[in-house]
Amino acid sequence: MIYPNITESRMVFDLNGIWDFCLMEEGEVYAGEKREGFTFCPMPVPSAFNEIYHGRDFADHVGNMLYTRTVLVTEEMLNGRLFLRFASVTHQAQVWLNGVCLGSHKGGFLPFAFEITQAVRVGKNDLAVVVNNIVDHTTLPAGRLVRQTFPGLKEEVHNLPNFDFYNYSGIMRPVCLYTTPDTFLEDISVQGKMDGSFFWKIQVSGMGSLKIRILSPEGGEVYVSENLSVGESGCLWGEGRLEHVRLWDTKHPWLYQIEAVLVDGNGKRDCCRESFGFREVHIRDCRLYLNGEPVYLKGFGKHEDSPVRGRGFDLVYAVKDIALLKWIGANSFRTSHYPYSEEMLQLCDREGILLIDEAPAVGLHTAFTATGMLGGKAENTWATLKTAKHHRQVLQEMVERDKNHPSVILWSVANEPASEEEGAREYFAPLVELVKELDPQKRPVTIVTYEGSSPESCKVAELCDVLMLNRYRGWYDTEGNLKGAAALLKDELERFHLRCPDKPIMLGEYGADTIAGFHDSNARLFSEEYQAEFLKVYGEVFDTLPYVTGEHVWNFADFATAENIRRVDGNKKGVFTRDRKPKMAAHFLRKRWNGYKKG
Ligand code: BDP
Repeated sequence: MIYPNITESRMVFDLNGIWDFCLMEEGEVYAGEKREGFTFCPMPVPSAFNEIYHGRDFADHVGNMLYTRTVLVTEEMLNGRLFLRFASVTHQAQVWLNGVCLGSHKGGFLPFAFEITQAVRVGKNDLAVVVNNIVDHTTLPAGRLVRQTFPGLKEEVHNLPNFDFYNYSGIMRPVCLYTTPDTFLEDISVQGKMDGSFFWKIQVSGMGSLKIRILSPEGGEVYVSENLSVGESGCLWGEGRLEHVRLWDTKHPWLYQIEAVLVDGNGKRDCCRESFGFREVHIRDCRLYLNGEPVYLKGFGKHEDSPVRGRGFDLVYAVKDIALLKWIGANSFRTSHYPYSEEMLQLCDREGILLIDEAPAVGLHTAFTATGMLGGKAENTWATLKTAKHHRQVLQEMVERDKNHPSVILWSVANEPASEEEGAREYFAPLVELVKELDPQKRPVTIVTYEGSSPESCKVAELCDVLMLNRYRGWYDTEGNLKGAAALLKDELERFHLRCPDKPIMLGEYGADTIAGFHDSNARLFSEEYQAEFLKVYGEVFDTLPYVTGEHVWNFADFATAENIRRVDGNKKGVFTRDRKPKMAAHFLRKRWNGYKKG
């Protein structure tokens, strides 16, 4: 998937701004009508709709909502083909143009586009999007829709997320129109290796002649290959090798560009560029290697989350967060629990941040208890959930979107599924295989598992290249007893190592809720002292175990969750507050991580 950039042959028109918005009643149908005289309110796009207006009914609305706007199209925009692209609509979108349904898309964190060359007209066009935010046993993330009745009241519908973050929704990331010539470049895949060799593959919507150039970080041409003919399959690949290549790494994230120019039978040109790096990721002897050097992952599980904006696209927080990662000495983070915006990945490429790119597959456990919302009733998860097909779709879309980013070093297929239950291996084996098959770079793959999935019960450990474990000893159990917690942690890590002696292990999550400004000289639960001590004790365990290849603290910053009695104004495990102020633990990590080298 090519990111919509303006090039010599393509125009991009921003459709962000204020759209008309209304919540829809349950059962209400939209069929492309104009809805004149209807009460709409202004809604910024992109954004999460939830916190823009006051009231619980508004914020916690379950079901459909309608977004509309007019789109003006000029004659020039229709010289070739025109596409309408949404970077993400959470969780489902049905798109209407001039009263005609263009199609729908399921999955709230990945882009989709419709060609509108025929459906659009010069002048004014009516665009409408019906957005649905329900999470249930067929969606990713997964949730549950419940109907409740109270004496004398009409039935209420609640959507219980099977995950610990607020279900922000709406048109969350940018919307645009982009043009292409009649025959156009559909996809560019590119991979650079440590020895300077590179491999590219281009998909074209028809036939033509292709010119490929590689541009150095300064923009100079370092490779060219031309008059390559693209036949009926529309697919062409090639390879080459550069001398004295500058590798992409965390200190010097050198970015090269591949430029593809297609000329079709009528002499029309299409031109696109994609950034990439020369770098390699390997796993050997329980360690993770970047360009042949062992790399220890220091960082966080994050969320796209900030006050008022919720999970809506926000470049200010994206850049700020990268700056804070650098300040604290982190080199990586996980895009928990869904693929982040394309712009965030571009920033990580540019700034040398390593990413674990995670599918939006969270809540795949019918007994999920972190929020206590599902009552912890163990059911047969893999017979109950109906997510397998959709899971394939999101993995496919994620790899297609993110495959060229040098920052992505590991794919996460899911977070905390019921990996201890019968059926887990059968569910995940084909998904892991799919990712390996789709990724031209064959990056390592993981499934992030939780405490209930022990070295003895986990059914997916052998499927993973890296064992990524979320552990809360000293918080959800053994609370307050850090010595006991450390002993349990070490013992469990050793048992996992015995089971998978060749696999690197990393902590995908560990942390403690901490109220900023709450202090206690005895380091009691919820105090800043406890959080700092907790992270220190975990760090001491990791330092003694050579196969522990990384530590991702949960969480980078405090974040919003659904309302429940285990959460006071959201999840407070942030090392930074929600508005990005450091807690004591941030200073501890800064000391630990800056200059840290695992022996
Ligand atoms: C784990 C989840 C994460 C939660 C965290 C917590 O992976 O999403 O926010 O625990 O409880 O279960 O804070």
